[in-house]
Amino acid sequence: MTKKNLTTQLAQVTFDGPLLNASGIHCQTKEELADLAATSNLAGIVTKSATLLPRTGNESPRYYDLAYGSINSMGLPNLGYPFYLDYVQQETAKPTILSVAGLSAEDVLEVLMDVQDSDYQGITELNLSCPNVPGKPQTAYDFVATRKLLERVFAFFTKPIGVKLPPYFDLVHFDQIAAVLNDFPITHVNTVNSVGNGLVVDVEKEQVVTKPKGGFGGLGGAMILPTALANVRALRQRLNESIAIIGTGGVTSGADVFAHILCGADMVSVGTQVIKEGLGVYDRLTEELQAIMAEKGYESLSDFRGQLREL
Ligand code: RRO
Repeated sequence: MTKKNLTTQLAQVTFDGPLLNASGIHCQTKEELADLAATSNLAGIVTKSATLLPRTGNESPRYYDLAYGSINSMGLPNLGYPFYLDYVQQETAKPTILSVAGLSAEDVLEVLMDVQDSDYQGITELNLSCPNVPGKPQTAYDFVATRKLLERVFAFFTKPIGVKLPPYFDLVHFDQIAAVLNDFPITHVNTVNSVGNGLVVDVEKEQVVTKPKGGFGGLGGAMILPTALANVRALRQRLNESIAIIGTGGVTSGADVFAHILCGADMVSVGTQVIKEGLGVYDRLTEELQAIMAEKGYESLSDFRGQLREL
């Protein structure tokens, strides 16, 4: 099979292919990041969402594997933003996306001011959707707070920056978040974060499967694919053309990558399936995607990106 051209552009950065790791997946420590740098068919590296101060995260067990996906309540464990900012300024094997999060608007602004003042010229991603910090709501479900925060960010931030969004479930909410985002020069949206505050029940033990927050946690993996595709599609239909989309959620096969791109994704990231299968998943997904493209006669991703047909 001849290799297809899978080159992808995002925020004027060229990636060798469409695949990324989802933030939080094998990207917290120096060793994990080195593994990603050495992973074939992983086109870029997304770092674990970084906060002002290092965090150990929530109590274990905080991740649970399911036949149909996963539930997590990690609670933002990370080494603190200076570690990741330092890392992305050194990494040269592939392009990076520096993910940042905050426990308050002030925290976020402090971190982003340092990113602005650093030598890092790559892409930053502001996580507005962590579902797992007790007492902290997911910012992007509050459209007024999201607008206010972005106004404060763009008062000083001039580097490429996108946002990580939670899943939305109502068409009016797609309209509302798109109306906010279209007012700012963001490079991309990454959609979706895990489906927040699901609850998995072990019937035999009559108990929950993760410890933090009484068992409530973010859902990922195959079970969220239709939600993820809906969010990619609905946002592509509403966002300015200049705003790219990273599709995240539910990818277990090359067909799922194809579906994300068909819905309008520029790039696609993989989370739960990396944990199930290991970093070799990116080779398998790429082979499967190429086989589908060959069968359909597509030469590049732009041949079918966003071309989903309605009945
Ligand atoms: O660390 C987490 O608990 C976590 C984060 Br920050 C996030 O954005 N999404 C998620 O599923 N878990």
